[in-house]
Amino acid sequence: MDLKELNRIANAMVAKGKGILAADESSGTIKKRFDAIDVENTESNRRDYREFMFRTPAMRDYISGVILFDETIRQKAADGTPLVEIIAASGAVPGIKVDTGAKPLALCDGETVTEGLDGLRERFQDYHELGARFAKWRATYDPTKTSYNCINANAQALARYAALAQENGIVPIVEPEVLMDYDNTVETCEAVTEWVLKETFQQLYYANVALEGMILKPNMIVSGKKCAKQAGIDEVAERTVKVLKRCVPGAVPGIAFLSGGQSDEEATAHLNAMNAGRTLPWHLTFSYGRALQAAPQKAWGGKSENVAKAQAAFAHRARMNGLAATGQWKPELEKQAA
Ligand code: 5MM
Repeated sequence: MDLKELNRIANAMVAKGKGILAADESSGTIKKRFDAIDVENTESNRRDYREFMFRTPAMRDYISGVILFDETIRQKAADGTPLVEIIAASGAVPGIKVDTGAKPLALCDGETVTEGLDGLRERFQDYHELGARFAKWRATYDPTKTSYNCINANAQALARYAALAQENGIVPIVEPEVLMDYDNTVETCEAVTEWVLKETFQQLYYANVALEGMILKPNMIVSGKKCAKQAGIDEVAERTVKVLKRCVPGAVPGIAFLSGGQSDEEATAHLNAMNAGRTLPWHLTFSYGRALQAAPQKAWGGKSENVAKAQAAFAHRARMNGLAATGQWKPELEKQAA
């Protein structure tokens, strides 16, 4: 393992004012996104959609890395250029999602464990040849029922994945996501997130994972979407930073949040509130899927004549989040663009 190189890549992924585009929707998830804008889920539509994002000039200024799905890392643009080359030419690091999804955890009603470890060493070797320099594995937790068995099984899987990634010259993004889809309070989200992060770092230690060569991708501490009482922006920022300080060693180069179903502007405002006026041991940035892509998807609607408009929508969200990653975003900037 070349720790210096892993650390160099990890630092590039959390470079100041930049963040990660999570474009790793599996075929089923992208179908849901396309259904919402009435676009047929074909390979060429998926290619055209991702190609216009990767060719957006703002990639160069605000996007440090792109997480891809297996199909996309092998795909070529309409002119025959591999999509990975377009990403690398923008200065962003190409990455790959390697988990095969959350599956029911036996005898644990409704809880899941993320799978994908079988053959992973060989898959990493293949992905490295295809140009991937980082990877992602996501575990999900329902905060209304999380058991130690679920937290421990997922932490062990995350740690085994991260060790295999580093062995093969790939920076692991470790993504434990406490879901925000339920009716739990912000206090419950905080308690479960702290438990999950502590167990995850414990297992990373046992697995010999070098913290300097990884990125953490956590949820923010928010109220469940169906909870009557919603925490405000400052409360979310305070609670999230407090838990991260308790759980994440300073050796980790950066933390890149998922958006988890927050609105575009909420995800930006929360990130900004965490960065504004604080000196922290790690870079705090974004690794958003929905909060970067909802606006361009809507503007595109599957029509080539809308590509320029959709690229502008993507560039705007990338810029807003780039500013939030340095605590310089202001709500007025959203209005100016509208
Ligand atoms: C882009 O969406 C990824 C999920 O894809 P699958 O469900 O098809 O596997 C997801 O892992 C994503 O990378 C993270 O959850 C962050 O995305 P959000 O939308 O939460 O910011």
